[in-house]
Amino acid sequence: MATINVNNLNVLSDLHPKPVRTFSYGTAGFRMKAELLDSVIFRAGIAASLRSKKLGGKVIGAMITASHNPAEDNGVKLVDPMGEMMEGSWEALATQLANAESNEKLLEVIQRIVSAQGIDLATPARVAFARDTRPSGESLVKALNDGLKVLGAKGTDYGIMTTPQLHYITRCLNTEGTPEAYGEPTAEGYYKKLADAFKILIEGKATPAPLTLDCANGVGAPKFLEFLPYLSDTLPVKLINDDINDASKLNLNAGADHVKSHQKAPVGLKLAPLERYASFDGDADRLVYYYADEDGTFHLLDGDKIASLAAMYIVDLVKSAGVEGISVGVVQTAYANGASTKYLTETLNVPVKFACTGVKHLHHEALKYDVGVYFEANGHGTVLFSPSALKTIFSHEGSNPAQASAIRSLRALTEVINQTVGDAFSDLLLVEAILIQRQWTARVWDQAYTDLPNRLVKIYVQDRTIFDTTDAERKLVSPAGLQAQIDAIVKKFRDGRAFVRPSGTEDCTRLYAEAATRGECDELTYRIAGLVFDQAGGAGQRPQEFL
Ligand code: 16G
Ligand code: MG
Repeated sequence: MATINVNNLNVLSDLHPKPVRTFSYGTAGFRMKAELLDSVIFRAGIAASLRSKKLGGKVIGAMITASHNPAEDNGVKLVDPMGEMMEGSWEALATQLANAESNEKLLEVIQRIVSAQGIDLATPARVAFARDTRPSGESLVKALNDGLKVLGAKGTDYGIMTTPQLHYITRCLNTEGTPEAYGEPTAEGYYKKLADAFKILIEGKATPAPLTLDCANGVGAPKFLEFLPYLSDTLPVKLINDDINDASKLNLNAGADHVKSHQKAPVGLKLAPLERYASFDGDADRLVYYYADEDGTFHLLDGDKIASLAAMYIVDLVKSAGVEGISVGVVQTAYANGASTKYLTETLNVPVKFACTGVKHLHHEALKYDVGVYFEANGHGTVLFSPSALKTIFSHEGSNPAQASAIRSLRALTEVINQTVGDAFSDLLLVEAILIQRQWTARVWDQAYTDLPNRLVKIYVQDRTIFDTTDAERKLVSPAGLQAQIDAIVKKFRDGRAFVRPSGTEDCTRLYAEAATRGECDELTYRIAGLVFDQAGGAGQRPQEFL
């Protein structure tokens, strides 16, 4: 049995000293100010190596990004072999590695993991990694590489990529040469796979009006430019906020998170009536659409609208294809607009399940359907096809031309959709393909249902850990009694719904509220924000009324 080279560990670890601070692998991996991350990323390299050894040498992915956060932040997320987020129990192990206070303690944690997980250190380890456009990425890659050297893992640097591209690559590497082969493990392989499937989906249809695409001045910009030639003029796209040379612009008043939270166009964009716009976030795993109507009113087409469009289309295709026994379901979070849930369940007759915030929770639930559509309202989501659904789709030919064509589209759909994780490129092609097939404008798409007016606000409290939720975060179990008081207020508002949950990524609690009208929604939000502030140790200024 191989042993750990302690001298090697000490020398490498001394290059990446741990600051006095506690780290935690949260919903988005490790994420914070880049200047604090050196030791964290070094140790994430050790975590990835151990995970790979544990899984018999399968490739683990490591993505260095802080998504929609400002340019001075960075982070790292580890990816399991099939391209999914790393298994929950390993988040705690990665956290222990990050928090070991000395080289000796680090060695102890590694040894403890090796023995508890039954890891054979002689097993080779492989890690594929990439980073977004943040300037801090380059030096953090060095820290990661040093981390990989501790246990002799083989690292492959994929350079600058979007987060979903790295997830794709990880799955491809682990399935190469098997019946589940996912594709060529290169950016080119990814572009070709998506573009070829897209072209099948839009065959014979007119080219749409141009789409204006806000790239948040992030990695989506150079990568989408690289991708465009593969689409061979089938989709006219104009990029804006595509400046990655001035790092300070990253996510600044631009991108999917900004557009969704502020419900307005990104910086530098004046909306022309009824034209179609979309925004990526900083690492291109989120997508939202929007448009303005004739009088300039802003309309957001968020993750709920994308999920509803996708579900509508898939249900229709499955029916037209004449294939039996494929269940379609949707997974949402508590943030999903109530009108979307109503549309899905009552108009489309599609079952909807709720999961806790965070992609891994939704992903997990979606695996329970043959075709599981999952989206967070913030624009992160995808569609998963079960092995049995894939078998059905690829073994039927259809008994008439209409059925054959629907099956051909279903097959292309399984290829255009990145099934590892939410992917803004892939989701954009999905939306565009549906709009082109139907010859729909953004407004026609929007008319499926009307969102209930809603608000999402932060409430600062002294200690957010006193908040605990149940029922997919829709109800508080602590502080005791608070939920009953919230319920009593909500009851007074037409179509009222509200919930409070502690943030997994920021030191605050979040309140989401919706009601029949803007005025009622604002009143509801203000009253509950005040209640929580007063009853649960509010910090700073008491929430203000919306004026
Ligand atoms: C992370 C999650 C995102 C979630 C958000 C919630 C992933 C890849 N990202 O960004 O899905 O919506 O956290 O943040 O899972 P919060 O807990 O601060 O509200
Ligand atoms: Mg992101």
